[in-house]
Amino acid sequence: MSDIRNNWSLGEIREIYNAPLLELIYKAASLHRQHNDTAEVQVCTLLSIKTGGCSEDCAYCPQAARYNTGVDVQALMKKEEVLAYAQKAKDAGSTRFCMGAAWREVRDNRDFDRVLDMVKGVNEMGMEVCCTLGMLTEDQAQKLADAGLYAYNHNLDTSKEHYGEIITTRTYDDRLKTLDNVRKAGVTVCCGGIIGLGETHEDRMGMLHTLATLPEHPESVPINALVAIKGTPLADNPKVDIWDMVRMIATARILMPKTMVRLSAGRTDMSVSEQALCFMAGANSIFAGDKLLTTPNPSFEEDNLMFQLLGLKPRMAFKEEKTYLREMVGI
Ligand code: SAM
Ligand code: DTB
Ligand code: SF4
Repeated sequence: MSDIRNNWSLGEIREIYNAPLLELIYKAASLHRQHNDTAEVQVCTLLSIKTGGCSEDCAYCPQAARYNTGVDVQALMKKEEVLAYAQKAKDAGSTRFCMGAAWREVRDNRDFDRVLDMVKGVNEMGMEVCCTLGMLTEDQAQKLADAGLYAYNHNLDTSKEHYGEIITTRTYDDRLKTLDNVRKAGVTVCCGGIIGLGETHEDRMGMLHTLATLPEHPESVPINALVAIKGTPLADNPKVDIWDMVRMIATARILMPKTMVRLSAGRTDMSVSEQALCFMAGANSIFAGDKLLTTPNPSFEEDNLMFQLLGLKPRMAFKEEKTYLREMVGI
């Protein structure tokens, strides 16, 4: 049977997720070796190009206007500033640049035209360009694709069952519709979630089930640990246990062997040994740079030291296409 399957049952997922931890890590690490170069980690840099003042009620989010989190609202950044930041990230070794906006959805206005221009600019710099701008129509996804967008990030965040406890201003089906629009436009999909929202293990498995049974697996799956923010409804949630993070990453790796599994928010609270366990369990991508969107992240220097210590190297940009051209067309 092929390792790439879209027909996982919840029963099968429960069996994997609940396996003894070291067995689970071993299985995930073995599959990771079969499908990927385990020495490689993709280094992505995030930039919040429009910050705060968001109309949505996502219970975890520092950028929701309705919570008092101390995040300053900032209008859409200028293209020149964004490109300068992208160049800095590229010089520091990043191969993917992801621009985030605190929008419920994209609107067809001048701001969107400016984002399309930014996408063109970053693409011309030779980086994989990603955006996370909220909900998209098919037409907007196509416009982004035409501008050179490589990936679109749109997270499911949690299970369908738990979703209503976390967000009420849009539905799970809205999220799935945007993912479908992104696929139709030929842009790669980056879609994952957060642990530590007060969900059960069953919710975590449910979210992985939805991701792993999409018609095509997302090319990248970010696993975030909640960064608990003062002023949000989840401010007092307990810190995510590292073993829960490892279990989630290992299960994602087994269900979606070729996907980039990203160890995302929460790394400032993890030691190098804890992060090493996550890489062992199949994580092969991180966000680098001292800020995520609004919260702190380890510095480029700290991550460089970690890469040296663990013998990891940054993955080159557009590796999928380059491998395809080499193998199929002989370029
Ligand atoms: N507004 C757009 C949206 O919601 O799709 C894009 C930006 S939004 C900040 C991107 C993702 O960041 C969210 O879907 C969520 O998974 C993650 N995120 C936001 N706040 C977080 C937090 N406090 N801890 C962990 N992840 C968080
Ligand atoms: C994702 O899954 N995690 C990133 C990225 N996609 C956009 C965002 C994490 C945000 C953490 C909270 C903040 O810095 O505002
Ligand atoms: Fe807005 Fe996105 Fe934050 Fe939700 S996660 S409040 S949509 S910025």
